Amino acid sequence: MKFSVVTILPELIAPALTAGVVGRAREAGVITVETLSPREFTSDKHRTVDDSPYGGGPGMVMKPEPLLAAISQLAGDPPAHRILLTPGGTPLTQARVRELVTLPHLVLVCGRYEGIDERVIELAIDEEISIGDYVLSGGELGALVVIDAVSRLVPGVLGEATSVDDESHSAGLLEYPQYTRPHALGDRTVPAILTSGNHAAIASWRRAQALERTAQRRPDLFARFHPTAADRKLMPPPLASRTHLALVHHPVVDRTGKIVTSSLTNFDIHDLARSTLTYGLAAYHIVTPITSQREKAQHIASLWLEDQAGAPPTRKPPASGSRAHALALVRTADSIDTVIDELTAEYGVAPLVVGTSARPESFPAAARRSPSELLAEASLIPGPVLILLGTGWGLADSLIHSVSRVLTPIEGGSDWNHLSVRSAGAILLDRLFDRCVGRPA
Ligand code: 4HQ
Repeated sequence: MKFSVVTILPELIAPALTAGVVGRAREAGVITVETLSPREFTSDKHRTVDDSPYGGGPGMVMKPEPLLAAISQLAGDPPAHRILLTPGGTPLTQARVRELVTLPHLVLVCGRYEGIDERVIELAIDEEISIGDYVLSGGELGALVVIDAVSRLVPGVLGEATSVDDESHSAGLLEYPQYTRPHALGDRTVPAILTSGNHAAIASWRRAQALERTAQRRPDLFARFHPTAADRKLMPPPLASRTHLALVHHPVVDRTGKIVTSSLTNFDIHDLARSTLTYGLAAYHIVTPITSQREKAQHIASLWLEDQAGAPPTRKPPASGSRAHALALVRTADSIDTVIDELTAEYGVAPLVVGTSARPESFPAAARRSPSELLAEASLIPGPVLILLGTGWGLADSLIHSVSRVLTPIEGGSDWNHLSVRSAGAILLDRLFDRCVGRPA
């Protein structure tokens, strides 16, 4: 494979490619790297390659003619694939690296100063690549990154073919932790599983570590990752399937801030039950201390559930199940503490209790979470999550002690903010569990 680098600082390129894997590949002739400076295509005394920008402003711009001449000499005719390194390009990914290695010849164009004349891009660049969201003093380090990442995939460059195979197995995940001798480094010993001799167990442990690290450190990568059936067994169950919604009628505040018990509304029962089903939640709990209201809620829910063509009225109990029978999707309870006790019994571990509030200032700053922060955190712990939605004018501040997290409020950007609890609930579920944002239609 051939790499050609257009740069006014060729002395930055070759010395960086003499050692290690890439150095050996060059010595063996598996890859070749050549450089050419646009200065070779100037005719003035100072060999000028830059000029001031039209329209004014600071710094200098690379002149088009020497750059175009250097690119066409290196690219040949028909031209090889010509890449410009620029922070405005498409971020380089391993997926693109795997495609680039299939090309026989890459021309890497490095800008200096404030950049290059736009017409060079229009006339002589096939692809713009960025190596990351920071600003370098020139494209040379970017070109070296491309050469390094692509070269190690050229057949015969990496010693063991298995290194690359192993990478494709773990594509889209961060690496599992590695250990070597000594077994004890001070008081830090190597995880026992790695010295067990059980190769299947070691492979599972490594895979679980890679999955967990990716979920924790790179939620962006994890969201795009498609776990296999075997992966799913190593991961906590999907968050939605262990998330419970509670519609709280007490303790809530009225318009004056007084703690009250609100009354049940038909719409809230129906609409939040539909949201609960749509997003695949474990259950929807209607919480009121008034017995007749709980009976009314059960009655409405049972009528509604019987009417639902094809909709499952119940969900299977979680985990190994302390209860044999399936649990109702719509449930009632006399207090939040009762719901917490029920979930603790069902899952064998207390729920993570999440409050919602239009005024999260009354909750400790350390407890506040955006929906994506909550998602990242709760996805990693295997137990149930209980989200509290307040009716009336919202959950009473006295609940601070029962709540370990509070979600950032929904803000539409106007100065009037009075969403109905069922709208707020639906928006929240979509922020946590949507499957469509960022996906092609
Ligand atoms: N530069 N990824 C400015 C970069 C860069 C990056 C290259 C600095 C181009 C004109 N290149 N010059 N980030 O920062 O590729």
